[in-house]
Amino acid sequence: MEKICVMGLGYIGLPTASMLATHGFDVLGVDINSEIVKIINNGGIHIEEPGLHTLVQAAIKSGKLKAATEPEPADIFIIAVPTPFTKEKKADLNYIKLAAKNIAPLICKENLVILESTSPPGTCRDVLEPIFKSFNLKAGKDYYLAHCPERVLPGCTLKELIQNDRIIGGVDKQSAEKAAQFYKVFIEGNICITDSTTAEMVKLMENTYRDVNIALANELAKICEKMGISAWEVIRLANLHPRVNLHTPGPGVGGHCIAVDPWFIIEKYPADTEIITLSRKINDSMPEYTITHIRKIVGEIDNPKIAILGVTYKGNIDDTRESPAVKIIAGLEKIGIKYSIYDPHVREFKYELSSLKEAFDKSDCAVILTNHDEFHCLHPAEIGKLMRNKVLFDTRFCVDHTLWKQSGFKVYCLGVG
Ligand code: SAJ
Repeated sequence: MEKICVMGLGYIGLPTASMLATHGFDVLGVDINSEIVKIINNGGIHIEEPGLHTLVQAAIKSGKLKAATEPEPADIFIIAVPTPFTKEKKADLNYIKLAAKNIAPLICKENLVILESTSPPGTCRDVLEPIFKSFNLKAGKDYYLAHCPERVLPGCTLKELIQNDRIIGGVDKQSAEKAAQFYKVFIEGNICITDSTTAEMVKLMENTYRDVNIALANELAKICEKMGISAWEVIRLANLHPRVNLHTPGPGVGGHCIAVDPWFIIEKYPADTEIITLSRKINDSMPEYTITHIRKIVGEIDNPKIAILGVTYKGNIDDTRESPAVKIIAGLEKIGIKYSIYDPHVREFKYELSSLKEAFDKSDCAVILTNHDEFHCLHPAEIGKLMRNKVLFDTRFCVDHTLWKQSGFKVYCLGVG
């Protein structure tokens, strides 16, 4: 079995490294953060993902997975580091460049380098190849280079890592074929070969499609509120059509992928990306739109207190990156509305977190920002007893409104007029 070096032990790198180790590969997981390395070597995890802890424990116990802060020679190098975006909304490729420079001196003939990190179209060809070239390495001759974008849905990572189809984009034919051979060992989905720039664009377009679709749903929500109907009902019924798949509205699009990736296309061709740019604008306007609603709902109440339920960017995960909740809380602070926050999945957050009881205590409005399963089982009759005013604002259409109304709650929902 080949030796694999996985650069970056985050949301993609750690599940990938552990999965490869449990498939019999010798894996070295590399992360610049020594704390993370220590946690993983002790069989622990630093991120929440269903099934991941068990997988990491098995991988470490088998001796097939080890973590370190520095890479070592290997047959295959997988780059799975973050690609954040700058204040100017441009891709920050520094982590990718650093990973490439760290592995370049270790690369030997026949080695394969795979970029899994999401990157602007052209990154393999215009950024990675020149870095390796500066170390006298020529792709297709001295080593192989391919982009194989990760496509897993946080919350379903372990299943999707194996079952999803994979797109393999080589900088040349041999590189693509060499990467395809590797993925065939553990991928149950189809393997589709293309060039590296097409693969980069495929990945970005998948997330951009979703962003544009969500923007459409958010626009629909605004219209339906004005018309006194429910966008959720419109979407449910429209989606019965065999060729319609409208997404759902919400308080904003968060996470490190959908809220970020469209910018990687916009930065390349700003004049030709009108729909993509407008969709980003619409989705980015949703936190402010949510604040305006909250303001109206508690407008009559003297010195109101809001109970915020959920701060992660979506349900049943612990990730708060680019979460609309962060913008909403900052906005509430700015206009001087008091709040307390409850999120059963988050341990550390920019703002103070409270227990469920503390969050509801003497509050005037419960605002659901994240669709965590835990919120579906809340008992409105019990919760109502803790609150000063029984008001619910559900931005995700995720709890039983009839039940809440029966318990004396006034219920508002985003997208419902
Ligand atoms: N959201 C809505 N309405 C919807 C769907 C999502 O408002 O109908 C919001 C969510 O609440 C969240 C944000 O959009 O704030 C993004 O959530 P998501 O579940 O759509 O996507 P991510 O960012 O968790 O994962 C996406 C996935 N991409 C696609 O489904 C095309 C995943 O497969 C990718 O691997 C991942 O991005 C990534 O890493 O790029």
